[in-house]
Amino acid sequence: MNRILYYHPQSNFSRKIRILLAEKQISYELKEINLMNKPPSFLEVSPIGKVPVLVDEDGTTIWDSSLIAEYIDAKYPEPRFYPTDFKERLECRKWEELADTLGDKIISLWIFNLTTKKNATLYQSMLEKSIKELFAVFEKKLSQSKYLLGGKTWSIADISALCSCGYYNLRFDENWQSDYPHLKTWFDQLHQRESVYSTIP
Ligand SMILES: N[C@@H](CCC(=O)N[C@@H](CS)C(=O)NCC(=O)O)C(=O)O
Repeated sequence: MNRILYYHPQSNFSRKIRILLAEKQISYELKEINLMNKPPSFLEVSPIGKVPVLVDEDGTTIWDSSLIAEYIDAKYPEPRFYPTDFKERLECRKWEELADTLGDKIISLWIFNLTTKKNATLYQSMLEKSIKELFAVFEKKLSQSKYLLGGKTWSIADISALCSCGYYNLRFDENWQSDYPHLKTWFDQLHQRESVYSTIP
């Protein structure tokens, strides 16, 4: 059976897994899901109703991008995207989680803007504020090191963060980068990689 990734081309969480699979040179089949009208066959493999979902060659089925990423990294460890040391791994997972939270908030803001006629509501300003605060957290971290975990190479935390930032580019505007010079340098530099620029949503 072929390895299948259920995805949506604009989904930052799906992109995270596409980049990881490309970097590890793992072959797979893409199945695009219409998120406005999810087919029953998709809901059967994904009760969570969200993409990405990976169905591996042996039928192992995993939802949630972080669980998929950990599974892939454990099964195909070269090159590694999670540190093996317990403490370093925890740090990596924390930053991955923070990056995914940023992605969640950007999606919420996008959906909110689509579904409300009022622009200046409390919820919208709260989301905008917390997205800016999260950008600032990443900016500070990247002013101290080239990658989020401070090592010589990127990790799953960088992939998660770049996918969230890329989704912001898609839905809002690219000028945000001018306020965060380190984030911009990091973002541009990672876009030199084929896996990253070939998956721009
Ligand atoms: N925590 C999940 C979030 C996945 C997620 O929010 N996926 C969005 C697309 S980017 C989705 O499928 N939304 C459809 C829905 O919620 O109905 C992950 O990391 O995979």
